[in-house]
Formats: sequence, structure tokens, C-alpha cells
Amino acid sequence: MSRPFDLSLYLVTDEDLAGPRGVVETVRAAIEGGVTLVQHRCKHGTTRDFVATASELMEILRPRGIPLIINDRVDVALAVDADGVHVGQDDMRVAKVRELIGPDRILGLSAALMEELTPDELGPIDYLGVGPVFATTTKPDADDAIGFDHLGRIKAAAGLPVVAIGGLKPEHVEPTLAAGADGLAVVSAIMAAEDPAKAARDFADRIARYRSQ
Ligand code: TZP
Ligand code: MG
Repeated sequence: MSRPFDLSLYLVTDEDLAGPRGVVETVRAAIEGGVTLVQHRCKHGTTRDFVATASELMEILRPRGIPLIINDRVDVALAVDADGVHVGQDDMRVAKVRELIGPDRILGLSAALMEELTPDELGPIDYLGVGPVFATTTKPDADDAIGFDHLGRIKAAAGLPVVAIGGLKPEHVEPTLAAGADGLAVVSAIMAAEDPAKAARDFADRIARYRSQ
């Protein structure tokens, strides 16, 4: 059983979109706005830099009880005692990741197609990242956009917590949650925002409003 986590507003870092403000300061601002989980993704740079930034993020997030998930790199996750790992379809197989990270850490997998929802893939994981819901320029190698109907079908078939990703803006909170997703994963709408705290708050307020209906 993994430690508890809340997928409601799931921020994925991007060092290019953070610009001169940097990833750490952008995350610091975004959590003030209500981010519930952070996935640190390092597209460029050395492993040493990846570990250093992950370690800085841990110092900010752990005291606040916000989990830090490391994209792809089990070694980096273990090095900083992160809360979990997120892998894609081309990364290490989830059974092997689970073996390496142990039962307590959170394990997420990206999926877009029904065929990817096999018992072997679903068994070891704690949640699915599903998308792109909309076309996005943030991940040039992303699959085709799946839309809300397909998102709902994947959620129903998976029987696991699902976080939607891809082109999501605050105005998409209601249809995303209505489709059955447990939360929204966001890159550019927060990382590239002029005011990341305000951008995150906009999502968080809409999520709270939807759930209080
Ligand atoms: N996986 C599927 S789409 C995507 C990832 C990492 C990028 C989403 O970025 P944005 O800026 O929120 O559209
Ligand atoms: Mg990956």
C-alpha cells in the first residue's frame, strides 16, 4: 500500500517553461496556490543537476506533506528519498520499478490506450496519467489527443485513480472531473504563468467549487 496522495492538482515541472525564475521558485509559488502533488521532470542537464533540484524540492515539499514524484528515474527518486516515480510506456517496466522502489512509494504510469491497461501494467501501479486530453506543444512526442469521452472510458476500465494531462487550463476543470478523472496534471498553464501561485489557485478554486456542488 503506497503512502496517501491527492491527484487533484498535479504539477509537472519543466525547466524551459519556468525560464529564469527557475523550477524551484516556480514550484514554491505554485504550492501556495494549492498544488497537491509535484512530479519533477528533467529534460536537459546532468544527473547531478537532476538530483540537486529534486533534493531542493524535497526540502520544500516534505514539510508541507506534498508528495514529490520523480519522472522516469528510479535512481534519482531513491537518492533523494522521493515519494514516488512516474514512468511512461517506453520506460522501465512497472513490475521492475515496484521491485526497486518498494511497496510504500507511489508508482504512476502514463497510458492513452485501452490496450495498455493489462493486469501486468495495472497491478503494480497506484495511479494512471491519461492523455493528452488536448493537443499540446509541451510534449512534442505525445500521442494524439484523446478527449474527455475516452478519458472517461479509461477511468472506468482502469478502476484506479486517474490524473488527466495535456493542454489543460482552468476552464477544463469541470469537464475533466465530470469525465471521472481524480485530478488534473498541468505543465504550461502553471509553469509558464506570469504568476504561478495565481494560476494554481485558479485551478484549485475551481476544483473545490466542483466538488462542493
Ligand atoms: N504527457 C502527456 S501530455 C504532456 C505530458 C507530459 C504535456 C502536458 O503539458 P501541458 O503544458 O499541460 O499541455
Ligand atoms: Mg518517461
